[in-house]
Amino acid sequence: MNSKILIIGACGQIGTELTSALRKQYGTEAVIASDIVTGNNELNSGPFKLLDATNYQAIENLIEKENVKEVYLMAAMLSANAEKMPMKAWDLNMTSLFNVLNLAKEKKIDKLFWPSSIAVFGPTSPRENTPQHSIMEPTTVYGISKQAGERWCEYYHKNFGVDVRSVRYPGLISYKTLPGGGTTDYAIDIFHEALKKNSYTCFLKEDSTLPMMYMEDAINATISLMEAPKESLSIRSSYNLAGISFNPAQLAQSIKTHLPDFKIRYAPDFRQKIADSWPQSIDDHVAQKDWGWKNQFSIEDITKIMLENLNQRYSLNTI
Ligand code: AKB
Repeated sequence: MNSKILIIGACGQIGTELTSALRKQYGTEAVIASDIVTGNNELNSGPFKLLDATNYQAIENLIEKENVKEVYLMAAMLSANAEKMPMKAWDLNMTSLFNVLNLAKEKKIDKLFWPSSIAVFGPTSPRENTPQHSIMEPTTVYGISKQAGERWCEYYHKNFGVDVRSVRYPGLISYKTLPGGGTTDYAIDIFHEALKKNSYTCFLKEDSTLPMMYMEDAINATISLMEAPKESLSIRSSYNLAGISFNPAQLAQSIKTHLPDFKIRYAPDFRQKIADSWPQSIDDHVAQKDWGWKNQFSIEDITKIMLENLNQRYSLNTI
């Protein structure tokens, strides 16, 4: 049997689009999507399994039965939700990572992708052009779990030869799936509300600049990193990815070029504190040098794509 790829947490924002991209690249039958909840239509167009990311035995049984050699672990609790359920977030984020790291250590899988985040940085990190190597004192549960996760990835690589690869995603913007409880979710919510009500109440302040990225760029980064030759990778914790940086006022301005009457008001909530602890922009020259990473989509591109596609989905009633 040819070896297969497994995506754990495939129903989430990244997992759904990653599954489609990997199936396009390697063939539908070669990519198994899995999640603790039932898959949507897109995921069910190929192999789909119910799987709990915290259940080592269940993952081991599946990878042995299906001859899985590559795993993308996308199950995680994001920043805003994790502040509400700290122990649950810690347990999910760490147990799922140890499960796949240990399967790789036992040589049951050959290669592993695990997502980190800009949340690994904190208020004492430089906020502009945050370097690859920097002070990291995250102040959120999610950030602490990602930072600890990065240390463990590097440890398993150095001590057990595990081929684990990772990027620090910025806020990700997409129209196919809704975001799942993060601080950067406003940058998706705003498009939905713009089309539904022509106005939006933002939970971050107007000048809260954060690094963001269009989903297609994030998927390209993920797959290029996984396809890069081992020898070219100098980072086994997680690579910085810059994307583009903007704040809610700038995004609202970009939306106004398409919807001139669009109105935004600001009502910051507990997520403001999280955003204030994160970098405003990221230096990703190490990723550029090691595996040729380059961001493609600008704020203008993203605005146009989001409005056009969401408009179509609302008119076809597919949301
Ligand atoms: C979040 O807001 O929690 C995520 C992230 C930046 O990792 N989108």
